[in-house]
Amino acid sequence: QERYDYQQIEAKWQKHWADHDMFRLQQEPGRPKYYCLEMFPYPSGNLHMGHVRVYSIGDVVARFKTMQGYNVLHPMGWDAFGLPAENAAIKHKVPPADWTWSNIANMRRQLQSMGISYDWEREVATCHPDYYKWTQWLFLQLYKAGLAYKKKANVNWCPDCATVLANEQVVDGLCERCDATVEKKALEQWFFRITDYAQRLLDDLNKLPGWPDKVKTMQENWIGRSEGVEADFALENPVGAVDKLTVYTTRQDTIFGVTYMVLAPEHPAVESLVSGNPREVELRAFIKKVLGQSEMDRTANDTEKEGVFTGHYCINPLTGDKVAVYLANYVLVDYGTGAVMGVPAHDQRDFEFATKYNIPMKVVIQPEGLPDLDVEEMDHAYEEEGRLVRSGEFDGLINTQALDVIADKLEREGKGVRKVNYRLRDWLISRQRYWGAPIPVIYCEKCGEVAVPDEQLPVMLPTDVEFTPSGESPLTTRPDFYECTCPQCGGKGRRETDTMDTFVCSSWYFLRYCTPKDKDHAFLKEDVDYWMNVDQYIGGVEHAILHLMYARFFTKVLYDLKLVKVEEPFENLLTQGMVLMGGSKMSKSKGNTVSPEEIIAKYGADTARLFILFAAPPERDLEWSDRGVEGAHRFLHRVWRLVHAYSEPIAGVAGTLVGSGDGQTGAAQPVAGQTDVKLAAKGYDLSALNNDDRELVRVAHYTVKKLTEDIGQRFNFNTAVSTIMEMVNHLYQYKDKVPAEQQNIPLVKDALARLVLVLAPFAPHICEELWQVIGGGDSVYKQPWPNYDEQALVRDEVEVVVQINGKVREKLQVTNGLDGEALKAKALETEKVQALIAGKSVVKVITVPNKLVNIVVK
Ligand code: ANZ
Ligand code: ZN
Repeated sequence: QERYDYQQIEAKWQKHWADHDMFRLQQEPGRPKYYCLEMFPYPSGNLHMGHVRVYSIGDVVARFKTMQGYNVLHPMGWDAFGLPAENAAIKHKVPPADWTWSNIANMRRQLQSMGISYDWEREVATCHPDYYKWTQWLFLQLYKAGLAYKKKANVNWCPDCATVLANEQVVDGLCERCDATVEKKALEQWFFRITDYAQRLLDDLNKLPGWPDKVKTMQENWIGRSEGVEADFALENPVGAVDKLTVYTTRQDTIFGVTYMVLAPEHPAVESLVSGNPREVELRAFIKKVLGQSEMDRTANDTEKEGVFTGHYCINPLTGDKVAVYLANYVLVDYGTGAVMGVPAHDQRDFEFATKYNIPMKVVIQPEGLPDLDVEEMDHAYEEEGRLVRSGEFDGLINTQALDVIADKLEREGKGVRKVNYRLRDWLISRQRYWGAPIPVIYCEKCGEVAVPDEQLPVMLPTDVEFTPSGESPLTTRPDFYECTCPQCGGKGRRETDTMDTFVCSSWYFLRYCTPKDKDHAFLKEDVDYWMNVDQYIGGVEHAILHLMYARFFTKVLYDLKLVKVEEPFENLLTQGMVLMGGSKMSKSKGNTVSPEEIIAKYGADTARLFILFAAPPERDLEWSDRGVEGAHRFLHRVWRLVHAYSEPIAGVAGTLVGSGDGQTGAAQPVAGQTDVKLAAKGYDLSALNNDDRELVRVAHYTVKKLTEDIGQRFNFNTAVSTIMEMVNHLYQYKDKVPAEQQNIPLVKDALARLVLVLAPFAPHICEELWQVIGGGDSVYKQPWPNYDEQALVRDEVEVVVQINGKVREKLQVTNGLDGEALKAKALETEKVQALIAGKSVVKVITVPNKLVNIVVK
């Protein structure tokens, strides 16, 4: 018998698939389409187990859908711009492009060694000029639609290196390279106006029933819609043009409880309030200190709330009370109005602040049925519901109802307006970095900001670069890059030297895959209209917020520009869990990784894939286990031996009996859900089969049904694999129990064919090989997914457990559906039960048809 030489087999079929363009996209008329997409990787150098997991999951889906007769788009590419390439350039003195392309070559080879069914003809890399040309073109579409604009924003600045740092390069406030204290510096930067789409991005989450709830919740929180009021507090003594401060509050019900007011130190009114102020020195020192804190630090719950009194007062619009104005670190300038009314009795943050600075508190919400709150005795804010007190005409209202009533009053009196706010900020897309798509804008002294004309795209990134030791972007030091002619007046122009955030590149790659090679368009409408949406998107939950939000935003913009006809890009989303080792995530930094390449060399790709799909449901974390890998490997050996044990007898049986029933192995048709009655039609009258054969047929059809549902409906790959394992066990039982001359070889052949077909999406190479052993002819992926016969699933006999006082004592084979009374009689008359209950009295008999009989005796 032939040995399972997985290395030889895997190499052989990978070559065969490549030579025969097996996974070249088919767009055959009359078939439904299926777009299966896994998030493309960053070409860091080597595949890790997380990649193996996500791409194995995608491949099962793609191969399954192919066999079900869909036109399947299953592409792969590279999210290839980004900072690590620059770091490698500085560290190893290799140009970022060289580093990136050689990583891509290596990772492509590794993916190919996994046998994933990609159409490599459609490969894209975001760092290729043929790709980023269109990223630039899309930038210009947004620019022309008024959705890209420039404004000043803070960046991390290292004064010693004289360079901008990415957030990842700031370690504990210090420059990763030289340990200097990182400062903030305001630079002109490019933004996309994603906030214009905040409401639609929120509303349309409802159109995504195929997304995990947790991801939708994360997006919802990120958008952070809130409804409140902007209320005006007049300044007691106006300074210059500043005569009032406007707060944003979602809790206007507490407005009678306001005892102070806080401004963000960056608030535009602050300069007027501070300059010439007797406390100017103290105030300026405070402002400087806060500006040095990061937004994260300022808003973290455990950060000390710090502030300083400005000496100014303003007037509460509803009470007329005088309210002291403070500056404080916990108020952010770019949320709401950058000014907050402080209600210490009902907001914990304000409570802490007021306690620290001895600011009075005033209770305005009284919990129902409890003793009155007393500010002297409170040790935290009362943030629950209650009735309003000390709130004038509103006393007695439930506070949640007062929200509307008080908003009405403020609006009526012209002291406030209702306002919806979003936490979502505009998307800062410019990076002061080299390895990214150059922003296609030219600055001209005469014409100002000028878009690069389409025919001048792409704005090429020079590749013969050298990084200065300070890490400054080569673009800023390359006159041959930035010196140019103004496209409008022909005068002297200067190119933008910022490049785009890599999230821009990945916000539209799923569209490029539809038309990957077109030189004249980002994508062709007819192709995108055919393939979009992505039917199944698979990737890590770490992208739940940014990437998915940006891709949704881009799709909506392109929809509005009438470039695509879908408003949402991803119909269904699967977020796979992490691969763990000893309970924590496998990662280089923890040194607990297992190399996919080594596993594949040692056990083969089929084993690696099978293990990873079997070890846990896809959304769950998966614990790596060497024993599990060995188990998967042994199982494939077992399948191998089983099929080979029958290779001679089945060779004499015509056809495979599967699907069409007459051995025809032609193209698949969309047949999901139909049942296969050909078996009976061929003359295998189910009722004429003996019990062993009947059970063999049942298991074979049951396995197909279970697999069809597990893969197609709920991605239960782990239970799918265990069902296949049970089928293999059953086939072994049949082989060992039924005397060879009595075995029904046509049925065995049919069962083996079904086995190989349903295992094929998981372990593709071995199944191709075994398909040939069975005599299937053409590639296993040219076969239709097998059907099943509902009638074959019905069991003639079922096993019923007999318990005595709750202990299992006997198992009975009984006719399927036998009723309780008959079941009871049958159980009581067996010899074993008779012996066990002899001399005792039967108190009660409980029966569950098809399952159990419990006899209670005394
Ligand atoms: C008074 C008040 C009383 C508030 C109370 C809360 C509880 P969301 O729901 O997230 O929109 N706030 C407003 N602008 C802020 C800023 N720039 N920086 C920090 N905090 C700010 O939160 C709105 C609430 O957050 C507002 O309602 C305001 O505090 C605060 F018992 O106003 B509230
Ligand atoms: Zn000009």
